[in-house]
Amino acid sequence: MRIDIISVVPDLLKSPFEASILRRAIEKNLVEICFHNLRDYTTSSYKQIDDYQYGGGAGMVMMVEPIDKCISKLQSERNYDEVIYLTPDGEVLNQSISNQLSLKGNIIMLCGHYKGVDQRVRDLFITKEISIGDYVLSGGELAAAVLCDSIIRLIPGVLGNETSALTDAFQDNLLSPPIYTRPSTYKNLKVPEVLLSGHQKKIDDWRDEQALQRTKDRRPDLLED
Ligand code: 6GU
Repeated sequence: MRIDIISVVPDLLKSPFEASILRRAIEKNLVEICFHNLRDYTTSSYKQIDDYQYGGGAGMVMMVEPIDKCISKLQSERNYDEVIYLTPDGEVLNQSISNQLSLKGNIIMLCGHYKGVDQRVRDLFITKEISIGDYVLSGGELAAAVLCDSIIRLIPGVLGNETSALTDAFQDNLLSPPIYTRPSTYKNLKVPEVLLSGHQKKIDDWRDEQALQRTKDRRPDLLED
């Protein structure tokens, strides 16, 4: 998989990919991440990428031309399965969207800033608009990093067997059950007996039950459909 991320502050995005699981995925050539600075695609000598809104109002709007130049150049080099715009008015990200995107080959992610992009960018290029939740970030970069993380960890080979994504919370619309490691007693708090029993069927049943109870208590909305 190849992900091209277009941004006015690509530096804001780089550190999540320099450590841990994401870095290993890149080193294993399971994914390639390419950063593009929109200012490199301006024609004006001021390197202008935003301008005032037609109709008035506070906040600058990202201009169509530099974004067109950047996306068109990328699309002339290879085919893209999706051109995603990260925006608070997009479809709210969930596990099902990440699962689908993890199966794609090449993806462009466009990070919005200021008030957002000229509507014609969305009309001309964007195939999917994604938000990471109902709150406002100062730009799409952190949202793009979140989206990349959720996708990349699903690519086969990125996680080891012991951390298989198949047992993640949300994969079956349930939260995870409580988990424990050594010691079996800590400050009078004991690990539930069943987990020490060695009886796998009982353990699995207990985990299913706990996952369901936790989901009922905390996120009943997940059980609705
Ligand atoms: Cl994708 N962008 C911005 N700016 N804010 C957000 C968001 C995206 N998702 C949630 N809040």
